[in-house]
Amino acid sequence: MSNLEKTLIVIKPDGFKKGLVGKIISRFEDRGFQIVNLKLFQFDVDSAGRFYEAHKDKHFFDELVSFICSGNTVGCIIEGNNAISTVRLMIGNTKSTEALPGTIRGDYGIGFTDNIIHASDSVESFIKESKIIFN
Ligand code: 3AN
Repeated sequence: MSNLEKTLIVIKPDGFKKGLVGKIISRFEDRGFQIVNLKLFQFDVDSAGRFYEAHKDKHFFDELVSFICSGNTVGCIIEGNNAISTVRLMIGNTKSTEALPGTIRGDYGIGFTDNIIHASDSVESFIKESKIIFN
């Protein structure tokens, strides 16, 4: 039985600077997901603060906001069967050095704050995050 879902990915400034946009989006298309919206943009401090609101009391919050605002990013809404959990598996562990080879972070990153890509972790996060990016 299929469970058609949408999720949001954001290719972070390090992924953009490394020229990984095409490779990353191809992985999702190769897997069978559809791209339903796509946007090149740069976060400002206000929208980044709202995007990462869940982390506002964490010690790394200021670093996280400053990093995500540091350059171009690409937001992309992806649709397909079990998109939320499958895309999370495809991006890999938050700490890139512990992300398995074959995942996006495991193949392209060694950072923690700078870990190439974000993906929504629930329907609620998808709705909130995609509103911030796509109004
Ligand atoms: P994920 O992006 O895997 O869902 P979250 O939501 O726990 O991870 O964290 C949001 C972002 O905050 C991560 N993508 C990462 O960039 C950053 N982050 C999380 N934990 C730390 C930490 N201990 N030190 C620095 N940055 C962190």
